[in-house]
Amino acid sequence: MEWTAEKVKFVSKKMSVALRHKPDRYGITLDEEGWTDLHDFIRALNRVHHFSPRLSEKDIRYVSQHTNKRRFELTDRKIRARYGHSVPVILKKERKAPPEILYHGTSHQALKSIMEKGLLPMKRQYVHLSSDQETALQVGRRHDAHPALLQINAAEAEKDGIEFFIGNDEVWLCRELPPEYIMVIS
Ligand code: HQG
Repeated sequence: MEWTAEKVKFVSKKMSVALRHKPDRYGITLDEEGWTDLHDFIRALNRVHHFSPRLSEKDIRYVSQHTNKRRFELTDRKIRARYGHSVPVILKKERKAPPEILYHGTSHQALKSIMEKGLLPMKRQYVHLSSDQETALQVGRRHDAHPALLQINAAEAEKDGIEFFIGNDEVWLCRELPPEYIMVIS
């Protein structure tokens, strides 16, 4: 397969849908930690999307290594998404003390509700926070062309008993985050 950034993104998106949100649509089953058989998974992707030429194991490993974030985890025979699930899987997340400050990008429309109820996981299992402003703004642009940027007082929240987990290098996760730890910076 000749890879371009667009092609990597396209395949990565389909992989995310299958491994985080709609395994049923692909006819695959995830175990309780989100793993599925790699070869069944590749067959399912090819069956649903009619990739031509067919995606091979090498292609899937290539995409997993070349997406802009470390979204997928592979072993010899299995694959799973590292974070972002809407289907119930129990990921044994590594709990870790977060950096002093984290960020979250969102739509201006959501601000009122967020400042009332705090950040909630909505359709996912966790609230996703970013370690830097640029990543947060990128996440926010998925919801709003000119996103709002929130600063999260993560160290303070952790001190008060909120648990933080690592999603990947830039993504931090928590179950929910009350408004007192959130400040709107733009
Ligand atoms: C908002 C992508 C109203 C929240 C990204 C967000 C990320 C509220 C939206 C990862 C709310 C949910 C996750 C409340 C939260 N009232 N709105 N109380 N609490 N919200 O897509 O964080 O590229 O489920 O602000 O990069 O945008 O796919 O979450 O706008 O890391 O690997 O509800 O998904 O990763 O939207 O993105 P999402 P998100 P990948």
